[in-house]
Amino acid sequence: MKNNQKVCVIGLGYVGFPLAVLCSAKGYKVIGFDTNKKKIKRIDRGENIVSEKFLEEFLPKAKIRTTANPKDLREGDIFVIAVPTPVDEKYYPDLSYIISASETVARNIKKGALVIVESTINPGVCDEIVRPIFEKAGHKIGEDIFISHCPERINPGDPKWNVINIPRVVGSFDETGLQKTLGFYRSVVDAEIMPMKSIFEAEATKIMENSFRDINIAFVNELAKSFDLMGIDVVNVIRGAATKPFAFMAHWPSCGVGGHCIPVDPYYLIEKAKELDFDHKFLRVARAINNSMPLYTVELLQDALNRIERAFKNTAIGILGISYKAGVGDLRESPALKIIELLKEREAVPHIFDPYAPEKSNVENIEDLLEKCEAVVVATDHREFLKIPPEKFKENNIKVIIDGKNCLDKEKIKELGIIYKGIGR
Ligand code: SAJ
Repeated sequence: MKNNQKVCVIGLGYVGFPLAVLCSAKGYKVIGFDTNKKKIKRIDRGENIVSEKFLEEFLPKAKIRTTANPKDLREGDIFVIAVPTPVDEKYYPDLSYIISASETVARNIKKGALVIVESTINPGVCDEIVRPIFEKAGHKIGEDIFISHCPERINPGDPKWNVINIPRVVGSFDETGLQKTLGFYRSVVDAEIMPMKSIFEAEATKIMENSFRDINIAFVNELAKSFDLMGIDVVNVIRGAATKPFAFMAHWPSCGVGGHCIPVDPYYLIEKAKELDFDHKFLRVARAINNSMPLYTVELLQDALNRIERAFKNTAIGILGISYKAGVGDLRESPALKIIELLKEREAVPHIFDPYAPEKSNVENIEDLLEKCEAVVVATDHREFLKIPPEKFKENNIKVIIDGKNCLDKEKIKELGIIYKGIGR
């Protein structure tokens, strides 16, 4: 498969960049295409633009010919489309990146080449959106060129699982396309590559994986709300349930579900099913529960401020963390952004610190934040926050802590006379 095969990766983000580096390390000639010229410059400087540790060993040897010029794609034998598939403010799927990437490739692809979509899409996107673009450009699918789907499974910041060792599923419109795609991934990935019976099944697999996660998080978030009323610590209950060695999978309540995958992917399935007059009630309810958690967090803060007779207005509220999950600086769909918006609506004064998103912080550091605030909301469980000794909150006269990620030592903080409220604990 490798010899002089050229792999063109369209989209050099948290999915495309690691794959491009890996393909180069495995002996492919790699062309990295991205419309962001700043990103291209950083890659040409040899930067690890996605800060994934496992790439460090491959980067020095990686040879990626970066370009923003579609004409450079003409030599490509294998095209991997790894562009964003977000939702708009009304939670409608936004396929504009997929469409533009497909059009770019369709205009510059040679006979016999293989196109693989890695972006997360709902069943039907390859057939109804991608395929017609190539056919309109005069390509016969299954003869001139081949189209497959291999959904990405990258977990940003994961120290163990990465593009090298995560199993994959592959679907295609035809057997030749399937075999070519299996051959490609089996030449770069050291894990199972499972052929699906159709491209639709491959599209459905990823959407199901992430919808599964979203509904399970919604389940524990709803439990958190009811257990709060019952005075039961839901985190301890989940820990208890997790002692069952089978048929239980722990998920954890929090101030909300962020990122570019979990809170987004279910909408792709919801909207697709709607076209077929099917209403994914369960997925919609789960999305609504998870979307309600930032407000729930602010309401917990309101109750706590009432107990110390403080109003929101002009009260300095510390926000520890603004990114969507620990150890990353990615703000996409981050619940912290919603919490900050809600606090501003209530005329509170948010003091924000996130070591992974300094550009979004408006205070210098944790000490600065604690000095200026009376109440604190933990919105991201960065390890730097877990290390704050409870006494430090006391020394800085912090009266209220809302632990949006249930990551602090509840008992210790309460012993110090600070009002502590977690999500469900
Ligand atoms: N979250 C909870 N409770 C949980 C787990 C997560 O509230 O029990 C929140 C997180 O704080 C975050 C959001 O949900 O705001 C998403 O968390 P995530 O751990 O799912 O992180 P992502 O968005 O990076 O998800 C990726 C996904 N990978 C792909 O889509 C290929 C997802 O499929 C993985 O399951 C997930 O990583 C993972 O397992 O870490």
